[in-house]
Amino acid sequence: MPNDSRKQRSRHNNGNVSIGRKSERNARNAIGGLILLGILVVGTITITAIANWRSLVISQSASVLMPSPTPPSMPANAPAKEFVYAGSSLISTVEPFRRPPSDVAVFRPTTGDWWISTLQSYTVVNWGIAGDLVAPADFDGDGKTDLGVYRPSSGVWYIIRSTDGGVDQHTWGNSGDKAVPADFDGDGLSDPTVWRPSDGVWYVLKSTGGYIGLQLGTSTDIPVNADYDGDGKSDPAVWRDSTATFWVLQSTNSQVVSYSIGQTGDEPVPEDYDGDGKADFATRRASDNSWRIRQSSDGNIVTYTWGQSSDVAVPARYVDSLDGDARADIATWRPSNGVWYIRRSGDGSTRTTQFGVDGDIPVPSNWRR
Ligand SMILES: [Ca+2]
Ligand SMILES: [Ca+2]
Ligand SMILES: [Ca+2]
Ligand SMILES: [Ca+2]
Repeated sequence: MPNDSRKQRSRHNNGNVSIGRKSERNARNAIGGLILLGILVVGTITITAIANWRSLVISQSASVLMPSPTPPSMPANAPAKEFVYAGSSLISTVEPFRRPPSDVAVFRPTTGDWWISTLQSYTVVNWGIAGDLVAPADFDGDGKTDLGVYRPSSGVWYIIRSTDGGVDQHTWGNSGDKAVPADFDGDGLSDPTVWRPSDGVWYVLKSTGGYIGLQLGTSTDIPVNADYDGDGKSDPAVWRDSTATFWVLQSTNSQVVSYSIGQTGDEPVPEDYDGDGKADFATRRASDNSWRIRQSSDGNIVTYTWGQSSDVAVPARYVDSLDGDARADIATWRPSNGVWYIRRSGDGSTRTTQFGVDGDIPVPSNWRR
């Protein structure tokens, strides 16, 4: 079991809530806006109630959930949208769970420096020591990634909040654990989380209080948690190389589903490539540089050839003046020359950016301040 925890944090609303408030503000200006507001409030209460209920169900039943030969049952795609009004005019629809854009960045293990590119400039922040595992995530829920490291020798997390620059420390985990922080309880704040290969348990220190242990995976699996069912909660998931299969514990219904794609030896690279708010099962094969992506929006598998075999896969939703859609971009980082090769999802063109040196660990995320 994880060790005790110490939590020193302030709570902040996430970006989704801000969008909601914006739309509420606009809606108030409309005739009949009060009716719409009422619907939103009732909807929020209902969603919150369901979310709490699901947390209870998961915490009670997940310990017996194990990957089994159950055929995958992928639900039909129905991406939820949020409608933004100006007065009575609908001005846009937004995906509520669209991930924030990623900036090019690297962590240098030898020095503990984080080098963060911001298109026009860059910044360097020293946070962490040799032996630390990178564990960046949005722990304070402002939509911006927070510098975070996990120290396996002591099981301590060290986090700098983006909101006020304060530091959070949590003692959570053992040596041998993998740091897999994400928002598992769905409040918009990432939860310090470790996956323990020895017992396959995901130990989640919930930002909403308490913790849960979810069992999924065996010691040789690779953790690939993401939001596969699109409800805003990260789903415990593993890639099992021996069978080239993804296993996912869906947060929406506590069901375990599997999906086989690619072949043994492929690298799992799940991201939301089609921009529907759900992570897509995907693999990258270094031997021929082929990428296979199973689009959650239509169930089709699309393939691309990208990068070189010595590259490191760094798919993420990069945004520049030529590409700002919701889709994650196929991308690789080449240690030999430090160049990022990003395939813009908008038009398929190539963006190259030199950032980092051999030995760095790429950490693309939303680092803008
Ligand atoms: Ca943050
Ligand atoms: Ca959370
Ligand atoms: Ca989910
Ligand atoms: Ca998707």
